[in-house]
Amino acid sequence: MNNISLSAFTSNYKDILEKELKKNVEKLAAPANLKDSMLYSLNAGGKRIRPLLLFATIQAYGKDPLIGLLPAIAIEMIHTYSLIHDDLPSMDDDDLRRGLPTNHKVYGEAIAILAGDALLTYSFQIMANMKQQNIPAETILATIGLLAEAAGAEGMVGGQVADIEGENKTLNQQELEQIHLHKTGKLLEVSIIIGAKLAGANNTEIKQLKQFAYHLGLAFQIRDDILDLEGDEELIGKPIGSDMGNHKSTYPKILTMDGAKSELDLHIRQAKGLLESLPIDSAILEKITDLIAYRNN
Ligand code: GRG
Repeated sequence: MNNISLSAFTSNYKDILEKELKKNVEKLAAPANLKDSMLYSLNAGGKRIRPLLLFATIQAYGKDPLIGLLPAIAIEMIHTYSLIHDDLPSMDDDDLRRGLPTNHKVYGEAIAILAGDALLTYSFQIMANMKQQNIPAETILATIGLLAEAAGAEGMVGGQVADIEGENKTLNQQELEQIHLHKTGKLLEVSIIIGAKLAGANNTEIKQLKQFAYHLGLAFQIRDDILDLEGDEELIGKPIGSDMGNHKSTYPKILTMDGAKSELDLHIRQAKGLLESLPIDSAILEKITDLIAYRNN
C-alpha cells in the first residue's frame, strides 16, 4: 500500500468517491429536478482535492483510507454547494464552471440555490451516518463540529463575505491571506484534520498538521491566482499591479508574478518540512502537495 503511486491512489479513491456521491444522491426521495441539479454539479469533473487529502492523511497513518469515506463525501458536497452558490448572479455571476454551463444556467436560479442548500444539509446527514461504522460517538461529534465550523460563519462563509467586502479595495498581503485562509483554507484544513482524527493522531500531530494545512491552503490560493492570470489572454503584457481586468486583490497584483511564484515555493517548502517532521508515511500527502502547488487547472 505504501509504495502505491500517486496516480493509482488518486484514480482508485476518486473512482470510489464519485460512485458514492452518485449513489447517495440517487437514493434520495426528492424531486427529480433537484436531484438532477445536485448530480450535475457533483459530476462535473472536479479534482476532488479535499477528499484526496482526507484519504491520504488516513493512509499516512497506515489505516484504511475508506474509514474516511463518509466525511470525504460530505466535504465534497459542501465544496460543490459553495461553487454553485459562488457562481450565482448575486455573487460572481459566472456562466461557466469547469468548462460547462453553471448550475443556475441549466436549472435556473431557484433550483441552483436549493441544490446548494440540499447538498449542505445532506452532508451533515451523511456525517451522522458514521455511527454505522463503529466510529466512537465522541469522534463523530467532534468531526461534525469541526466540519460545521470550517464551512460556516467562522470559516468558508465568513471568508466569502470578507472576499466580497474586499472587492474594489486595495488589500495588503495579510488581509488577502486572512480571506483565503477562511474562504478556501478552512475546508482544506478540516479535510486533513478529520482524516487525522479518524486515524488516531495525537494533539501534537494535529497541531503540526494544521500548520501544514496553513501553508498548503495559501499555496493552493496563490497557484489559483497565478493560473487565473496566466489563463487570461487579455492581461498578457499588461503591467502587474494595474487593474488587470478585475476588481479583486490577488497575489500577483500584490507581489508581482515572480514574487507570487517565490511565495508559492516558500509555502510548499514549509509544508513539506512539516510533513517530514511527523512520524507518518507522508509520501502520498507530499505528492498531493506538489499536485496542488503546481497544478494546471
Ligand atoms: C458561496 C458560501 C460560499 C462560499 C464560496 C470556495 C468559495 C467560497 C468559492 C469558490 C470561488 C473560487 C473559484 C475560489 C478560488 C479557489 C477555489 C475554491 C477553487 C475551486 O476549488 P477546486 O480547484 O475546484 O478544488 P474543483 O473544480 O477541482 O472542484
